[in-house]
Amino acid sequence: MSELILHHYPTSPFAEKARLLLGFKGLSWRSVNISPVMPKPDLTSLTGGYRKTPVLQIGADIYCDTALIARRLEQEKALPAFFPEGQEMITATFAAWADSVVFQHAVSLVFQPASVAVRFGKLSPEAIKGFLADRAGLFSGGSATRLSAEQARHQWPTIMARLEQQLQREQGDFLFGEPSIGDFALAHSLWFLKATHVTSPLVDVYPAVSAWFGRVMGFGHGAFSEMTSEEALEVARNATPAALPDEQFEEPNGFEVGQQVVIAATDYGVDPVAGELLYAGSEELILRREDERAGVVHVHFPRFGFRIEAQ
Ligand SMILES: N[C@@H](CCC(=O)N[C@@H](CS)C(=O)NCC(=O)O)C(=O)O
Repeated sequence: MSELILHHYPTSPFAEKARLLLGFKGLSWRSVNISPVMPKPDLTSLTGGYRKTPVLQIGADIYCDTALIARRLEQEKALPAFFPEGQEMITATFAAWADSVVFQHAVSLVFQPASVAVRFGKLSPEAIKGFLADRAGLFSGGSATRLSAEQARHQWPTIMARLEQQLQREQGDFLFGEPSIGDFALAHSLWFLKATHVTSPLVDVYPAVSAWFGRVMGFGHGAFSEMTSEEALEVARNATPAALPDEQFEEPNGFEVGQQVVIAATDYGVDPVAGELLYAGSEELILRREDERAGVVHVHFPRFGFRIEAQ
């Protein structure tokens, strides 16, 4: 059986989400440390150009975006569930909102000058400049726009007051009663804010939220051991991609299996990945591509938030 390999770096909030997903399921995994900025030649040999963090690799199957990574981990181990029965729609939809709207607020709050000075205090001015230039590139060409710090500060109390109120109720251990993907999708943005004393009060002044945050973090990261990116490429080269799902799905825009296409995120990090469309289901798109270093790989994307274009 192929190992779960997470390509990530320690300070990434979405990587923290993925680590907690693995911890919640009690899974063992291998950890490949990647660069927080471009270029990422070993990662993009696997993905074909997708650069966001994290990426999950299982043999020669590469899963982009934590929304799809969660679904793949649910297949790996059904229980405890991220999408509890009867709450599939509400938990997935809430998670998508938290991953975009709440994360956007957190990014804006973390990148305020007073916070940047502390968070990046140990980096040289050149390194900070390089990082900010990389992030400007990340946001070019997509639909996402940066929320101003002023608007983020203005709206943050609304998000937190609603959350505090909901978590104060009885049976308020988790957002939807039992733990779900909603908890993890919200927690990683708060984790991002809690990283320095400048932004942590934005979370810490809410007692019910703080107690809930502690419960979510308490799931931990599961058991993992390090692997190099060269070893991960070798795993891909020596593996055969998994059999395709058998869902029958009518592709609404007429794309056909076997067609050469590009797939790209629509919000930010919109680098296109070219390949042969193998599968287009209601939740997932799969591309086949051949790479000099990774061999034949199947790259998986969520349908939602990604686009297909004929080549
Ligand atoms: N929708 C993506 C968002 C991932 C994301 O925005 N990751 C950030 C790090 S937290 C990123 O890719 N930053 C640029 C980079 O790491 O190169 C997901 O759920 O995985």
